[in-house]
Amino acid sequence: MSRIVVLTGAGISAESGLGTFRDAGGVWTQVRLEDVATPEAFARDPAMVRAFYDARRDAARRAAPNAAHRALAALEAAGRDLLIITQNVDDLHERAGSRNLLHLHGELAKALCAGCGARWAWGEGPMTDDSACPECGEPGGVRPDVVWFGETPYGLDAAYAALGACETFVSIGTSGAVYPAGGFVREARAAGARTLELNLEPSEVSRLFHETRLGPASDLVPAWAAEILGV
Ligand code: BJW
Repeated sequence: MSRIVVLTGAGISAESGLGTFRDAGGVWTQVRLEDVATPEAFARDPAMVRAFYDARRDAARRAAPNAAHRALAALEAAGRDLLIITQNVDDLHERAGSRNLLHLHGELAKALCAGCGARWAWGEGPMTDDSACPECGEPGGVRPDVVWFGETPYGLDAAYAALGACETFVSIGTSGAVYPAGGFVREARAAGARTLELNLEPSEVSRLFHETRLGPASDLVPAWAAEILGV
């Protein structure tokens, strides 16, 4: 059975109402990434950074999976050997039913203690300076469990192992602007995989794919999944 690795980015959640980063009107056109997405920004102004992610967490909770998330979950449910490596910090893949999933850039629904490194599910409500870590008991260091610039992404060993053994690599809704994920297509090609990009527009790494299909993920992903299922 074909081993498939799917890399997803913000574009797959765009039609669920969650903003992308680098498109017109995207997150990084509204706020400087240096102000919210680095450990230095958190050290400078933890309240502002927490508030930014509290709002993102609320938006993600209100959003629902779309046809693209559901089509990937359906492939897994149909028994296909498929790993999703998502750069997204929302939980729309899980809520669509995907289980074989790796969150490279962390999860909005989790907290991380900047002091002791503990990670835990974050319930309702904002993170504050008074929030205490359940492991070390220290307040003040509770932050969203997301990977900021300069930090090491999660699950890289598993990601590279899967890329080195895959037969098909599909990249969905990502600009390829952020590394190491932007280099995954090279890893897959080195392993001999067929590589396919599904995106609204050509990405920064389109030239590296065997094939690029342009259009909204909610059209392209169900169509590709139907091809895989032979329906
Ligand atoms: C649609 C659509 C629709 C829209 N349908 N498609 C110089 C050179 C190379 C690298 C570096 C460098 N200087 C520094 C670095 C490393 C740095 C990096 O890559 N910087 C670049 C800016 C140059 N990377 C890091 O620091 C990473 N860590 C690291 O490298 O550690 C070292 C290490 C490596 C390896 C081993 C060991 C150690 C960490 C990166 C962390 C990224 N974090 C963020 C924020 C997370 C929290 C949050 O959400 O706020 O992750 S940044 C942001 O970008 C977020 C995303 O996951 C990530 C990728 O964005 P994505 O998903 O591609 O979104 P967009 O907006 O860019 O693109 C959307 C796409 O969708 C577009 O193409 C649209 O066309 C498309 N689209 N609608 C289909 N309906």
